[in-house]
Amino acid sequence: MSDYFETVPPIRYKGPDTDDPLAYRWYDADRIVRGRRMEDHLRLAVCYWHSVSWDGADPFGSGTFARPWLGSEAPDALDARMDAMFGLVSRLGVPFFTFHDTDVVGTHDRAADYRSAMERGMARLRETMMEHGMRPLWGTANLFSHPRYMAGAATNPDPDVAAFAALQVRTALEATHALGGDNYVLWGGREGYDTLLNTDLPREMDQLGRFLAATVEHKHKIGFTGDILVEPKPHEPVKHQYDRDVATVYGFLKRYGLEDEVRVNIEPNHATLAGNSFAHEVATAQALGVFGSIDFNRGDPQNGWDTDQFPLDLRETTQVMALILEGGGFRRGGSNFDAKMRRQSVDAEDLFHGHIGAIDLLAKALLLADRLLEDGTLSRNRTGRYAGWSEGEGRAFLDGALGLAAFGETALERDPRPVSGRQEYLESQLSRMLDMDVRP
Ligand code: XUL
Ligand code: CO
Repeated sequence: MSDYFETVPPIRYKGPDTDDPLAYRWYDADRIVRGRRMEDHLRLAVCYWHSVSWDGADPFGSGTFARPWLGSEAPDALDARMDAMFGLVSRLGVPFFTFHDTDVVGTHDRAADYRSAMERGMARLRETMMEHGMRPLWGTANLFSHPRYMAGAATNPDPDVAAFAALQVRTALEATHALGGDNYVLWGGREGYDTLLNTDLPREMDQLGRFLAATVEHKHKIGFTGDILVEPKPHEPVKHQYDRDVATVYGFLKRYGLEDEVRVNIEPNHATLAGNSFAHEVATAQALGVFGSIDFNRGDPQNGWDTDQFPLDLRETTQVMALILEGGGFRRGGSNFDAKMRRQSVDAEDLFHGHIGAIDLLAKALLLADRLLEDGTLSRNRTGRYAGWSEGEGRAFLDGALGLAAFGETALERDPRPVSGRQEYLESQLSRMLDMDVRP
């Protein structure tokens, strides 16, 4: 097949002053930030599903993208889809991609067909990705599109459906391992309920806990040293999903003894659907020791669904980058774009504009986050705010040397004085830092 993206040149770094829309202004893979190449900090990944598997259909209308490889799941069409995927990723010059099993092999009604399609598809994926010098940031199994999963995968009332899911997860996990992937993701889009009237909630939680534990056991059995990541989302497609947000997932992991085995893949649009900010989800995951990876995107402030748009917000992204840098950076995780074009963005080049804008946003946010940490205003303020707890009775209480009664007695010795939280001052300090010159 001819090269779908032949009109698009490889995207290169041309610096902040370029007006070339098909060039990076901030993403310079080799630029050193805090002793590490930008490429190694950001660990950028392009996703298969929104980029080349999706045809632009929405609940009110059919696909708008006339991609020549779509409309069929015959082996030739899937091969052409794969070639288009790597035509895109290699031109963007990022080191990673992410995929569902079904992106590569399509959906199958019969388990035996699925298994043989995976053998063929994963062998071709391996060849193609190596040709382009790429590997997966993560792989996953699609346990939500096929009608068999309408009542859940692991949480399905029918164990035969859960067994099909087990076959998919086992196969996709082994494939991710064989392809040199760094993580394996579980997103439970149908693990939840539409009505409690037909749902045995404790039973479903136990099924999900066992399924996750079995996935972790299998990871160790095959010697996969990457991370297993759960991706929180509160709802959509089902009314209530068990992996609601980071804190809920952590409670679930604790209950099933998996908190040292599983981390989270955080997606901003999922965070906002749950009524949390993106930064809240990242900070919470870090505080609980389960931060793994990010599916970068954004929602729309006016509507309540998962619009999966490319990220835009420099302020929010810089704040999150600062959290990531403070936490020591990505370990095995990275920055995957779980983002898609608007339905009217039908040109091949639109896929590039979306990704280039987002990659430059992350690059600039990284540079600014580095300055923010170097400046130190915010961290000094934070440390100073809690200084009282490092000494005296505060310390003794934290250490357990003082109990509730003895600690409470100290209140009789001095009355607390109100101290400003200085929010507006700190917000304007952040604005000042966003104005800093981070040109090379
Ligand atoms: C759905 C979502 C998925 C997962 C992978 O909202 O984010 O694309 O990232 O299944
Ligand atoms: Co996602």
